[in-house]
Amino acid sequence: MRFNLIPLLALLSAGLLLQEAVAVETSYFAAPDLAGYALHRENEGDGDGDGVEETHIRHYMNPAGSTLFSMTTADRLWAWSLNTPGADAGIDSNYVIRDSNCDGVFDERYGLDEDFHIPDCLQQKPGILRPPGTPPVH
Ligand SMILES: [Ca+2]
Ligand SMILES: [Ca+2]
Repeated sequence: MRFNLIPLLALLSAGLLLQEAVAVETSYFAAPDLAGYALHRENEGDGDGDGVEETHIRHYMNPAGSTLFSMTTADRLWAWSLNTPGADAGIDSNYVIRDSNCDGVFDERYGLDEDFHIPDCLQQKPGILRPPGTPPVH
């Protein structure tokens, strides 16, 4: 699973959403059911490539070996990733879902080999000093 800033961000910023150009589905996706999963470990990650680890990642596992990751920035959970063992499982059990606009609805789904990145609404703007607790800059 790669976790990178991609040119899609620039396209979105320009108001040019070329859905055919990227392998992402847009719809409403439900957060995965955590029943049977246990928290395995937690770490910090860099979701926008600026070298600052702004994203808290929780790793969950179930007895069958499936893994779930949640990604949280500034107290907002913006992505889930599910990885199910078995090569033929398909995207319904191997995916990343992302809340692209911080409205609490997961509206994009990616395959595990696709690039995805922290939503614009949670980007930390470099060079701006913000006190703790300040809402993310839009
Ligand atoms: Ca970062
Ligand atoms: Ca959304």
